[in-house]
Amino acid sequence: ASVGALSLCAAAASAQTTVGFSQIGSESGWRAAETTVTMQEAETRGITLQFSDAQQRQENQIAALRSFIAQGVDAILVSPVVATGWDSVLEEAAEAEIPVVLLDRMVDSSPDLYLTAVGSDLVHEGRVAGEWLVEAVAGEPCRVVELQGTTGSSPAIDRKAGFEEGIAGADNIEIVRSQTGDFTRAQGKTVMEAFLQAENGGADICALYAHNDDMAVGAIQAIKEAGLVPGEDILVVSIDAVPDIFQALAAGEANATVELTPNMAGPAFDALAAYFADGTMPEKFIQTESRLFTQADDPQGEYDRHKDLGY
Ligand code: GYE
Repeated sequence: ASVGALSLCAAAASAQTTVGFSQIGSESGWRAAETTVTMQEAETRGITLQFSDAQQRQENQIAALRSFIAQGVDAILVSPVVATGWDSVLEEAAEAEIPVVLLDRMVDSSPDLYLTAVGSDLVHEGRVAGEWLVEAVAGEPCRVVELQGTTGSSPAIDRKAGFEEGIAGADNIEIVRSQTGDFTRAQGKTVMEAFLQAENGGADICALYAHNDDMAVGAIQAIKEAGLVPGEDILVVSIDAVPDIFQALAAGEANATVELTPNMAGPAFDALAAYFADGTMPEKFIQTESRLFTQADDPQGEYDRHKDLGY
C-alpha cells in the first residue's frame, strides 16, 4: 500500500490535527534546535504534537511509530536515526493511511512509503566543505582527519561521500583517519584525542572535517588541550551552523561551517496542510538551503542573530 488520499477525511473531520513526532534524541545542538522549532511551529499552527524522544535507538522509534498508528494520529513526522530497517513500520502507517513525513534524514525504503521528506542535500553539504578545504590549503599537502556522524545514518554516509567528491581533484589532500563520533561533542573530543595521539601529537594533522559542529566543538577542545591552536595549526570545517560554532569562528578556532536550518517542520506542516486541504501531493523531497560560513562572514553577528533566534 502507498500513502492514500483517504486520510484527508480523517484529518478534516477532527477539529484539531494531531501529529506524532518521533525525534532521534538530543545528540547535538542542532537536534535540540530542531525539537524546539518543531514544537513552536506546531503551536503556532494549532497542531497537537505528540513528541517522542527515541534516545538514539531505532527500536524506540519503531515502537513510537506503532503507538502513533494505534492512536490514529493524523500524520507522523520522523527523523530516522539510521537509513535502513523502516519498511515494515512504514507499510503499517500506509495501511492505516497515515501520511509520514521524514525530517532531516533519509531512509532506504521506497518513496511510495512516505508522503515527502524535508531536508538538505547532505552530499552537497559535504562537497561544499571539501571544496572549501581545497581552496583554503591552495595546493599545500594536507592530511585530514574525519569525524563521522552516527554510523548508518544518511548524513554520515552522504557527508562522507560529498566531502570525498569535493577533494577528489586535489592530490595534495588525503583523509588519513576517519572514525565515528556519533554526532556528539563528547565523542568528538574523545576520538580527536586518539587522532592527535596517533598523528604525532597532532603535528601531522592539517585539517579536521567533522560531520557536525558539535563534534568539531569537542575536537577543538581536544586540540587546545594538546597544546595546538585550532583554526591555525589544524583547520576545522564542519556542518550545521549552530551558535557555538559561530563563537568558535569569531574566536578564530574554527574556519568554516555549512548552514543547516533546524526549521524542517515548517515546510513539513505546510505540505501536510495542503495535502489535508485538497489532496495536493507534495514533491517527494523538499530541499532546504545550505550555505557556507567562514571567519569572513561576520561570525559574531551571526552568533548574536542565532542566539536571538534561540538556535
Ligand atoms: O547535522 C546533526 C545531527 O540529521 C542532518 O543530525 C541531521 C544531523 C545534524 O544531530 O547535528
